[in-house]
Amino acid sequence: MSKKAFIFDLDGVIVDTAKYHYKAWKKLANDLGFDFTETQNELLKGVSRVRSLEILLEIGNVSLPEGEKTKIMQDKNEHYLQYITKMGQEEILEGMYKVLLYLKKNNIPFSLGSASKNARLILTQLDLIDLFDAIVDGNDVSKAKPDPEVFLIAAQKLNANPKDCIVIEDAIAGVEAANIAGMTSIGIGDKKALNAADINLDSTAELTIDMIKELIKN
Ligand code: B16
Ligand code: MG
Repeated sequence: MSKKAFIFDLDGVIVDTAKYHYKAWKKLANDLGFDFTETQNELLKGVSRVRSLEILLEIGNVSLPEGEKTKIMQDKNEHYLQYITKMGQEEILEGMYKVLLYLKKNNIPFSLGSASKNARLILTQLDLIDLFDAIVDGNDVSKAKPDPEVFLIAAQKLNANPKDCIVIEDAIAGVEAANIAGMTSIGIGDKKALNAADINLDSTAELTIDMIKELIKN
């Protein structure tokens, strides 16, 4: 039996930053003269910043020159960072701190595998950054999920075989990326939307230590 390794997505798995992304994208949409709903925000989960802006502009039926897009993405990020810099450990999603500590104590390697370019800052805010054996985020990849690049780099950094990696994801594109990488995928959230996952859980609270023990055994 070869050694298992875990790869965690960030937004929607370790912390709910989607609500802050939403506030910042909504302000941008409103400034451009259209509304942006929470339902529409679902489309941005797990998607890169550039792709998020494209989707938002499609929703508002707005087209902008490239230079302007860069500028408003910077503005959006600055607004988003105002929320992020106020975050603390109390925002870690239910059960996740316990899971990370269990893995650490038992010498089971784990990495972050996130699309966010702010991932290191967020993990620092949550006081989790030193727990991770590796961090792969939006700054380290050239292709966004569902491309498996982010997870394959994470496996490499952990010295793990992709087939021994277990990915925890909340986004359809993330589950797809894990499957393409040949890893075990655990989907957190809507079972219908994430039906491609090997294992489905309603929330992070269901990712128990007993389940982790089972996953390590198999
Ligand atoms: P940033 P994840 C993703 O994080 C978010 O789900 C997605 O909504 C966001 O657009 C993306 O990060 C990029 O974030 O603007 O901080 O670089 O789920 O892959 O951890
Ligand atoms: Mg996510």
